[in-house]
Amino acid sequence: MKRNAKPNQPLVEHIYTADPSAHVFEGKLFIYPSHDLDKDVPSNDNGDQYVMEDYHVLSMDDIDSPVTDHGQVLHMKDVPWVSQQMWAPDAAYKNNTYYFYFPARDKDGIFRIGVATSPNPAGPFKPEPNYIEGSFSIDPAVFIDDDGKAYMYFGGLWGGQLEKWQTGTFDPDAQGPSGDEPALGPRVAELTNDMLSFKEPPQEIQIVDENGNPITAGDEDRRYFEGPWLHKYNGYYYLSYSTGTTHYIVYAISKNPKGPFVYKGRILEPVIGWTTHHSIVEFKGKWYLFYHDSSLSGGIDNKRSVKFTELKYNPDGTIQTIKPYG
Ligand code: FUB
Repeated sequence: MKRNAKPNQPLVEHIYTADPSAHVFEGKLFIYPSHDLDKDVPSNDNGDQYVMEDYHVLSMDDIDSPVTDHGQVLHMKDVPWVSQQMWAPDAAYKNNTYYFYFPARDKDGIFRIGVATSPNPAGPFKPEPNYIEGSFSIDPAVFIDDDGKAYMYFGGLWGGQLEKWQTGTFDPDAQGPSGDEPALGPRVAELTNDMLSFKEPPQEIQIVDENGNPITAGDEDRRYFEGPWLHKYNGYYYLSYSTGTTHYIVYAISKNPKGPFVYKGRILEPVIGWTTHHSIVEFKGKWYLFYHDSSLSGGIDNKRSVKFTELKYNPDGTIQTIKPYG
């Protein structure tokens, strides 16, 4: 028998899951995670240990209901352009269709972002034959604004290859900026109405401090690393992300979906395991942070488990920092 979901416990234990993108569809919570394989692969800075090949979808009728695993909804072998590493996905609903966005390496080893569709939020998803033209790097997060415009946020350093796109084309030897230079920002592109293409070339998002100065590459407690998420609260756009090397989930806010975003603070202190990745969703009048850690596997970087906890705002709109282990 399936057990009920509980805060700060793995949502499921029969498979390893990571990088949760949570959404409310059809009145239920749907979680679109990566599927970590139960394989022992040595860790390196390129993320070669994250050898994922397929995706499952999870859902919950309520925040304390049993969790349903809808099984495999997309496999690498069904996507003609993919060679390996199906990393952090996201999903969106528009045009009576569910869109599933996923990064993976193409046949040249370059990360691109693909899209697959389904009439059902639980999939299975049918992939488009090629990746989204003009896409690169990893960790797509799709946000649909109140006016119906859809934006994709994406990008990740190191194994996510964002450093290699600074000139607009892929340079395998490119390095990131030095410590006192502005950090690389995530990218944003508005999507076309059919949700299958970029309407415009992706642009870099600026993240600045309270004085309007760009966060620098050496400011590893605050600079963007990977895993963007965008949500709206009280008329402000909240861009949250992982700081990678310092293992925080932090956020910055703006009045404009494309920024610039002003850094505000920490959402989640470091979890067990190297990566930290999250999403934020409102469900039945409360806000939740979905995140992952490697506690179930005893700390193995590439064997992670998705969890959730309640997220609380202060009256001034700032977010209360969460300590994952109390
Ligand atoms: O799961 C593979 C990669 O690890 C994701 O794309 C990153 O965000 C990090 O969680």
